Amino acid sequence: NVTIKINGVQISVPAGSTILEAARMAHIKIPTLCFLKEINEIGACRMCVVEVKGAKSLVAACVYPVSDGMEVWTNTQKVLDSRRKTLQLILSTHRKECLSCVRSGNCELQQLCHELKVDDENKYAGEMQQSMVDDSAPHMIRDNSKCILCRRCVGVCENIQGIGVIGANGRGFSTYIGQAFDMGLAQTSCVSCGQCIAVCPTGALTEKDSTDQVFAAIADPTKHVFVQTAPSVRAALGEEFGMPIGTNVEGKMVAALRRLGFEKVFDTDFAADLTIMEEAHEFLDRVQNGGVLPLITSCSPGWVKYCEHYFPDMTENLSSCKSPQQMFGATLKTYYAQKAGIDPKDIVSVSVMPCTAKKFEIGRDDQDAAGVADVDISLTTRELARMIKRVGLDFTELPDETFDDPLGESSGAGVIFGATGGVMEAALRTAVETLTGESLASLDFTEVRGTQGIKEASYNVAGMEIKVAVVSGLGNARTLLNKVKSGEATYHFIEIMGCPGGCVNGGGQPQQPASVRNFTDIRALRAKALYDQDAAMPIRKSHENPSIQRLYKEFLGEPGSHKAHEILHTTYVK
Ligand code: HC1
Repeated sequence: NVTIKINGVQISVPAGSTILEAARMAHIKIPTLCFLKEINEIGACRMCVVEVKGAKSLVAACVYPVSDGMEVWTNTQKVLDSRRKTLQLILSTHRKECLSCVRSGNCELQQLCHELKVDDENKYAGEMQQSMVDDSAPHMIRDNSKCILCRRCVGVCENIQGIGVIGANGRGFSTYIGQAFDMGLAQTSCVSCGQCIAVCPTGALTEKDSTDQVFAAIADPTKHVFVQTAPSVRAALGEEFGMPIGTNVEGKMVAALRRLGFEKVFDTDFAADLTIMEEAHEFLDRVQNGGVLPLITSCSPGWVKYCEHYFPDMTENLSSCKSPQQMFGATLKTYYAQKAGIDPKDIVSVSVMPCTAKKFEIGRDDQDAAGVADVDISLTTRELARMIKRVGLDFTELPDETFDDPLGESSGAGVIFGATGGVMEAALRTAVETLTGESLASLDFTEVRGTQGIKEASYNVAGMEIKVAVVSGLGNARTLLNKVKSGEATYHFIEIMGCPGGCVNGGGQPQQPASVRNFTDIRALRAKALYDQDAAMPIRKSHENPSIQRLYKEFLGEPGSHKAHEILHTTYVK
């Protein structure tokens, strides 16, 4: 430890801490804009400047390490004036349409202006950047007139996802974030993960909003509008209404969806169980019959697209299973439509996902089991929150309600899909019991839990050693797959999720500000909500879900049947 003084108060902090971290330990918040821990540590925006005794100028607290005897001031007039000037300069070229901006109320720029009393927002008003909107991609819009050039989006795309399709173009006043050669985002190998949106402090990056389309469908008396909600949505939606991170709001979410006017409120977790039935069958089939191994999961559309772009020679390793979102839509428009006597053409199938790549996935080829799209509209968690706010539902006061039957029944295995390692654990629960024919003594495969980017485990099942790996974040996927390709590592089964931490940290989840993200593992808190729910559920294995058993008995036959393949499986492009 080293001893320093902050604002005259002595404190002992671990050596190697930055001033920002040390101040936090002393309960002093230093504002930041560009800094995001492990994602964007460039010390560029100068919001976090502080005075250090003996230093020639103000220093950036986010990257400046403490040393023994250091004296720091975080709140002098010089510091506050500098921060205010930085904000005034940012505002000089910022499109300040704050009233209607989708981020109004949770914009980090707005919040800082408020805290630092920047009430002269046009102080340096002058030439404005030309408005440049890129809406070429299926999932998002970039509006550079709201961009503050913090480069968090660039950092997450390059450093975490290892994709790097965006960067700073131009120089000086003309600098803007864009793609090489000014291509549209859709022309690049962007995989639609939306991590750039999740880290954007302002309204420069947003998902394509489909809320009006959903309201219009609900108001159309000729349509049957059904909704499914992904596992991770319940673990994060409450944050939009001021609830603590990691609050499971499943019951209130169902109540809200019903009050929004959906005909039935169903659960993607049901289809997660269905995915396990098909994927565990596929895994055992490949192991026993010499199929392509390792089998790699296919539920994360950002990962699937990444595989197609960057590892095309490994698309045969991908499970042929559609994602749970798509399996759900396919089951809704075939099995359920038949049972309910509804023409699939009259169904509007809506999903609520923590993910922006799901907006891309609904338009992929071969995702139309009933001859019409399996899923018509995919909303993010944030869009659902906006719908709830628009109709004036007092979310925190809603009663807890339960999903509709039969596509609302799920097991604990379906719930944990939303956390990295959850799909693997769910698959193991079913695959091991199928192989051994015996009930597992413990259902907790704790080796594959946790937020580490790459996890490995090995299990002895019926005398056979099964080696598995679990990866989240595409930079980590590249590292692992290169080892698999070189022969350095061998596995039978790999789970890959596009977003770091899995879907709980998806690009469509509520945006937490840097002041929270830099000091809290939001992925772990949200994941805990799912593992706690699983632990408390009466049915924790996909193959024991009664509604899944009935679906096979009444409609699909066996896992891996011809009919199951027609409806629930897909193909990939190289
Ligand atoms: Fe996911 Fe999945 S877990 S991909 O993260 O397999 O988005 O939550 O819905 O489809 O079930 C996302 C979450 C989600 C699918 C499932």
